Amino acid sequence: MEKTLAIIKPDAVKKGLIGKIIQRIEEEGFKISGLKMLHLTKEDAKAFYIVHKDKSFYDSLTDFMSSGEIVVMILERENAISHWRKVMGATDPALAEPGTIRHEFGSSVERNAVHGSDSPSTAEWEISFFYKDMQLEKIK
Ligand code: IDP
Ligand code: MG
Repeated sequence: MEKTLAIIKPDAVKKGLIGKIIQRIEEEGFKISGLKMLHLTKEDAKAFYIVHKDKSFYDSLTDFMSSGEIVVMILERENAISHWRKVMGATDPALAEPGTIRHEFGSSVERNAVHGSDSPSTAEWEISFFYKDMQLEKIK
């Protein structure tokens, strides 16, 4: 089974949407094989989004991602990476298809409720960012 990393972002946690988003994840046939709530520091957020370090939105994005609690999950399913991205919808909620999580719950291109890995190598890097070796052993 393929694995991907999903995050419920601070905007969605503050709006009380953890339950609804996890229900959708389970309805989509994902197995949740890791789950934790964290409050990232600005430095953590900068490290996680290092790939975007040269983008104009990097500083604002990392302020937002360190502004409150997040829920970090490892999701498993056939085609987990592409399926989760389909369920999330386009990055900009205004462009996301009806029925996607970002269409329903996102409020701006930055505050778009959820994160998902975009490729197998990114998924592996992002999972190991949040789940170090010892914890990974426990969820295998
Ligand atoms: P993705 O989350 O759909 O993979 P990315 O391009 O990887 O989109 O961007 C990472 C995150 O950065 C987005 O989810 C969103 O929170 C934020 N972001 C992306 N583009 C913009 C922008 O143009 N303005 C503000 N924030 C942005
Ligand atoms: Mg991305």
